[in-house]
Amino acid sequence: MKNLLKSTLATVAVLVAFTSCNNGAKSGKNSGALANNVAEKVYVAPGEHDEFYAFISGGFSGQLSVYGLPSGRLFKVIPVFSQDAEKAYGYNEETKPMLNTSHGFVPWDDAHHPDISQTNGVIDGRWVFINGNNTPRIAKIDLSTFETTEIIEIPNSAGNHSSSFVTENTEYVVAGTRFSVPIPQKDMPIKDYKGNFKGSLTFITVDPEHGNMDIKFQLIMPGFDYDLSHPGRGKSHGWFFFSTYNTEEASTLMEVNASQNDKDFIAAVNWKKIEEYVNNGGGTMMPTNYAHNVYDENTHMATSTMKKEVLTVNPLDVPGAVYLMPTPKSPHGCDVDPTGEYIVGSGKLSANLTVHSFTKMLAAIENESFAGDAYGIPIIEFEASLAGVVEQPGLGPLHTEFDDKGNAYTTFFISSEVVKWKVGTWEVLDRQPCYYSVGHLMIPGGNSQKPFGKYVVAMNKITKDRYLPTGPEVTQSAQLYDISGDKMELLLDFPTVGEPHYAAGCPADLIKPRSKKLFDLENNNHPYAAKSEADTKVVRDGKTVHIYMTTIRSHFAPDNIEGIKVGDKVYFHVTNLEQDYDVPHGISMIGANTSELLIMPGQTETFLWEPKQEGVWPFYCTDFCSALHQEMQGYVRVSAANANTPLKWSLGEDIE
Ligand code: K7E
Ligand code: CUA
Repeated sequence: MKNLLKSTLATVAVLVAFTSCNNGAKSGKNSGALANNVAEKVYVAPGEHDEFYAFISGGFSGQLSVYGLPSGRLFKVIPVFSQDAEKAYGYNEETKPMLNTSHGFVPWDDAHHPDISQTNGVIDGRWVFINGNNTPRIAKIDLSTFETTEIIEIPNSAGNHSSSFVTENTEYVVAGTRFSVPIPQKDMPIKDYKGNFKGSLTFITVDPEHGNMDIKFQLIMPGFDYDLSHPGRGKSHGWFFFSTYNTEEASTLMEVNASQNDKDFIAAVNWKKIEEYVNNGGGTMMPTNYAHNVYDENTHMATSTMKKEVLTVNPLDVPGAVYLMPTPKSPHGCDVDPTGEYIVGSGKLSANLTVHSFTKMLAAIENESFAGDAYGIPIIEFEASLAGVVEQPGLGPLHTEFDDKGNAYTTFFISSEVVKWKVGTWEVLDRQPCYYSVGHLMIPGGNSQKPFGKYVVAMNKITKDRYLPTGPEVTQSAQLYDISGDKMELLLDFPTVGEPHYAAGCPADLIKPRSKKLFDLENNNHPYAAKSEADTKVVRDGKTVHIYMTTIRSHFAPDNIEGIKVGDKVYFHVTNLEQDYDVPHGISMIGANTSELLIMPGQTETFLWEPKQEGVWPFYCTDFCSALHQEMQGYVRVSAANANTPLKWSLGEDIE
């Protein structure tokens, strides 16, 4: 995003200078939050709960953070495409397979757009999906456990950015490529990009009961950059809209070469039509290679499967399925209003916001009001689908969200503000500055038929002087505005983790009652679980040793182990026997080349220890779990590789 915006900045450098000064002036004493009793509006008294959850992406942290609104309090950082030593995600043996890809173990990604599952066009609080841009992946986080439970890699994609948005019954989570590439990948000259590179738009089904993801088909499109997307809803349910830039199909010096065309496109995809085509045997199976990683809540373990083929669809084979709506000028955001009638294209380099009408688009298709085609895909005449323009609302528009009163809110990166405008009349109603240079914004339920238009969260790209300095890198930041009245009101600045791109918000009541309190020990099917202290043991298999260990306040069983040798591979399989809410235990072993474990009640987790030195080495509980937490410790005796020390383990007695 930052790079993308550099080109915008360069192009309108003069205006930047001008508006930056403006911001400086606006950030003075009258910046709203001091004006009246706004503190009350964000104050959540000790012990009280927030009204909304906010799931804010971490961008290059590869994580998703969970906040409360209106307080802005941080509750949890969920590792998705990253290793997290706090929770052992990506470090323990159970979750390592989650980060497997066709490129091997990839413990990082760039996570941008969370979106919550929907039923009948309304968010249902079951799952949140998020995209990994860099090594294209879509993840699913289960909102009963707040854990990443599935990751599917997207083949034939690169810079998976117009992702991961869901249709109104979560029929699909959709992932579009940002970069076009050779499909299938092959060794070829970069200068032959034009006409040869392609962009894939991937439709992933979501099992309505269990949420399991599966790639249904990939639409192989012309070699543009597919930047953002949103589903149709209500009357436009069955369609999906994608903004594009670089319709010039340039492959170098993009900041100039991809800004030549007066208009790029919003691609309108009738996925119901393609689904029908595919269900009737249409499409071409293409050999490929991608990972599908699934975490099983009962075995407490992830498995990674490599898939070998994907169904591709050539849009020309499904007449009437894909159209292009000209949209000025390198549009970024592609946002659909709650009624499904209006599609807003935010041309980064355009003076105006362009709004298309779904009804007019259908009429234009019916009347064949076309202005040529691109690689055989009909281009709808600009005026034919145009609903209206918001005239000169600000500089550098990026993203739009909607409230439940027919208003839209658009962010402007360059003029650093949120602008409220009326859907249908296109008049600007209000504007509020952001500190500074806002990217996305979020209204809870914003990508649905039913937004909860009480607050908007602006996620900013630049922080500068808003917080105490912390060296060259200042905290990332979001701002909360009250939008319940005619005028927006700035309520709160709060720091965020990583670089926040998009976010998804949800009334707390949708999630709270379903939140899991513990894992049932009886349903623990982990192959190395010890479900009672009587089941604990240590088993040697050549140079591999499996320790079946349990933990309960305030001891490990066993806590004395002898007969381990230098060069062994020792697996600690630790089951937390607790069946109480909020009583995890941790464990760590001196010299282990991995993180601690943090084991939830009823769960089993595993870490690997490879002792390199003889001696008697301690392990201990890492989570302060009881008054006798500090006594929660044990010893492993490590003998020379050729020693004859017998394998023994015990608790509460001396090893003979
Ligand atoms: Cu505008 Cu990646 Cu959605 Cu960032 S993107 S701001
Ligand atoms: Cu268990 Cu501390």
